Amino acid sequence: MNSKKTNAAVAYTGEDDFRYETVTIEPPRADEILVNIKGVGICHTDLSFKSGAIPYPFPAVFGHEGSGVVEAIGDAVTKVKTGDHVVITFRSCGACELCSVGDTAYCQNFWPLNIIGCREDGTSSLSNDVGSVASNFFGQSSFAAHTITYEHNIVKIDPNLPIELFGPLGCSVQTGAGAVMRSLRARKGSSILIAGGGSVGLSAVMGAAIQQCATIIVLEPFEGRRELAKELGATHCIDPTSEDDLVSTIKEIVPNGVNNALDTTALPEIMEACFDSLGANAILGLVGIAPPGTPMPGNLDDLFMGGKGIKSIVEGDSNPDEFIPELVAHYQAGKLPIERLIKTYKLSEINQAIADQKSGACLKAVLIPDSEEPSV
Ligand code: CXF
Ligand code: ZN
Repeated sequence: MNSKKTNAAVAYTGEDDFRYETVTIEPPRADEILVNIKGVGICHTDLSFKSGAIPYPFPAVFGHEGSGVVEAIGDAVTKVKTGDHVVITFRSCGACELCSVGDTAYCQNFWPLNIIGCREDGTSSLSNDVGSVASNFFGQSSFAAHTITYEHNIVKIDPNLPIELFGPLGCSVQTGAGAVMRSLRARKGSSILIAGGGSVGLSAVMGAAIQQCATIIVLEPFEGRRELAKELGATHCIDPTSEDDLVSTIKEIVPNGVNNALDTTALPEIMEACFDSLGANAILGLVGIAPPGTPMPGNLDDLFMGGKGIKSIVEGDSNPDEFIPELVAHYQAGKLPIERLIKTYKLSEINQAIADQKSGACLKAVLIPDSEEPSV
């Protein structure tokens, strides 16, 4: 197989907008898989790297919530075959101490496999007329009509499902739902406070409903998101911007404090309110990426006296080979209606999609390569 032309949204240093352009993609090497992308979610992490705040090579193709159909496989690939429908998640090595016990989200090789913009040998699968284009973002770079990815990135799903909607299971949905279902292991009948009603927060709400939490409190300033949170299972929604004393308002609902809290905002005052709302023996999970130097919420004596804990959570502690099929089964049972979170755009409309996600006009933008037909 030869290199081929495909379309991608390419980020350039110092440019606010992505450029939609033609790039060349190499054929898959022995351990690689060529996927024809059908949909890809936009996650905040894509935009953090695009901003240049974290060192990364440019020009670059981002995108790490892809889904699509396997178009070709390398000689050493056995996990999938051509035509299989796959969700593409983060990349893990599968061999380190943490991967070998299923803690793949904490893979000891996470950074070089996901965040250096090239293969481990320094080459890139993507180029344009000028030269090399950084690829391999989260082992996928799926803001494109085709991508090269790896066995540990992919989870096969039922071909009868609307594949273009399932990319977010690979990051934001598994992060929110997994935080509640796996990291916090919220108990049936328990209470949980979820700060933030974006795609991660609302996935956490769906996860809490699946766990049959009795009290699900959501903090979210946008009214539309609070309404959707209620429809997805929240029992109480609070606009944090209209409260003078957020903790008292939460304690009116759960006088002894919540059994668990999850912050998706990384805002210091919100994390502090989450901490102060914890009941005895309760855990605060943190999934938002706080700027360097952000202080820890709470103080040590409050932590000790109540047996409380704070846990940072990556990708919902997901082991994707187990957890993504579990999430798909919940979708099929009507308990994880991801389509309620999603608005689709053409890949070439990426800049509008980002603007809408930032303004709150859309909760989770999913980009569909221009050659494909969106279903929602
Ligand atoms: C990322 C967040 C930063 C650490 C690696 C995983 N997850 C979602 O985008
Ligand atoms: Zn992400």
